[in-house]
Amino acid sequence: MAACIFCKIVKGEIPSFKLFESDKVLAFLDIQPLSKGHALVIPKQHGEKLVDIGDDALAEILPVVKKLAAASGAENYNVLQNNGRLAHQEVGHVHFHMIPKPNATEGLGIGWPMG
Ligand code: IU
Repeated sequence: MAACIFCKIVKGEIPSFKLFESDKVLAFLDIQPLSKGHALVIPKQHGEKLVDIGDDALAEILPVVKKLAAASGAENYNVLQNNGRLAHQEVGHVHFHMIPKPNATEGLGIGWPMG
């Protein structure tokens, strides 16, 4: 989708700090990290919500999230995926957050529901 910011990141039209890339999946650092190492994992193909993503891409995403969590070295981390504005989705291209929680003070202290 032409106007989608994450599609532009996929195409390299907007720079990002890439952490992983395959044919179907891209991982990069969040531009406004809630903590050091806050990463986003996205399907390269555009889809707004989880239900819009093919199972093949979806099946590749969680293992990448897992590797990033391990690589972060954090024993505590959040994996988050928001769908729709009421659920705090700000970017309309499916993305999984991996947010390390290295200590009690870093980051915004995500609780549930997010505030
Ligand atoms: P959300 O789940 O849609 O609320 O999260 C969107 C995330 O995308 C948020 O953490 C932003 O900091 C992040 N982001 C980004 O990494 N690069 C961008 O160009 C834009 C948003 I726009």
